[in-house]
Amino acid sequence: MPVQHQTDSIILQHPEGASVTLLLYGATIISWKSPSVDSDEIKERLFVSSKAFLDGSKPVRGGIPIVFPCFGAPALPEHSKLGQHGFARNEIWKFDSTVMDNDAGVSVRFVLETNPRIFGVFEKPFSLAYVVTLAKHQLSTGLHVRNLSPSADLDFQALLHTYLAVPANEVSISPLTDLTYYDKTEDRVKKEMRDLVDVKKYTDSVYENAPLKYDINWKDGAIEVRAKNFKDVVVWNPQQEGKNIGDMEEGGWERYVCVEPGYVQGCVHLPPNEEWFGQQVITVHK
Ligand code: TA6
Repeated sequence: MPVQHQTDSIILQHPEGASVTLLLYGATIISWKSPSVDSDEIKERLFVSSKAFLDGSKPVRGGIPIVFPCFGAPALPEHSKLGQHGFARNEIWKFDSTVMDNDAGVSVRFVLETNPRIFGVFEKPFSLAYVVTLAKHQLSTGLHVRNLSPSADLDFQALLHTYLAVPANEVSISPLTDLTYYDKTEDRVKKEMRDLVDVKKYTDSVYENAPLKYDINWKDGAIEVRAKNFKDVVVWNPQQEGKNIGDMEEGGWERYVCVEPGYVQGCVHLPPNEEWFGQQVITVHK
């Protein structure tokens, strides 16, 4: 069965060995396995901390949590009741439909509509849909945001907080040269001078108006992340600061880098009755 329904999760299976496990809690993808390009070895491509809570009591430390409608601490007055990174990553989403199921890939759609708990912190009429598509060497995740108000804009930020399972001290991320970024570790704006960005020291950088295509390379691997309408990208690895993160496994920071396409500098002003779509497509090249 290409789409298996479990009590709290959905599993996608591709005929050539790739798979995805998604928790309905947060529509959080907690596993993406894909064959290598040059062999049949199937590898886990996402990092999830062994101390992550997978029972719906806390956003998952790893995988791909969805950040909506604010990134980090809320900045807009109408977001003031929201917690860090908003509510999408800690609400239960509903499975909606299988969009595609053939030899090329399998694709499913999830939805999140408002409920009294969300309404208590965010009084805006909206709906979210999340489409996850699995191919042999590719995972694509697309977030659709619909403004259900007939008269008012919906202002939001959105981001896919992707934890790529890579050797953090070996990876380079490019091309980010010449971009303006906000360095959260120093609380100041900088210009990126490096052709190849690494995360050998504590890194928490929010790049603005980024090129929508990022190469993550290391000695034994290469992954490409493409983005659509997510104009910014965050690169995060806490290094030893990770010891202060309660649900981070010891040394976990050596086993991932977060490359997070998002719309987080400023916000999307979505007119009444309109829809916005942001997508990331991750491809294994080596
Ligand atoms: O996207 C980077 C970031 O905003 C960092 O500042 C870091 O705190 C990280 O997300 C994790 O946030 P979380 O709320 O999941 O602990």
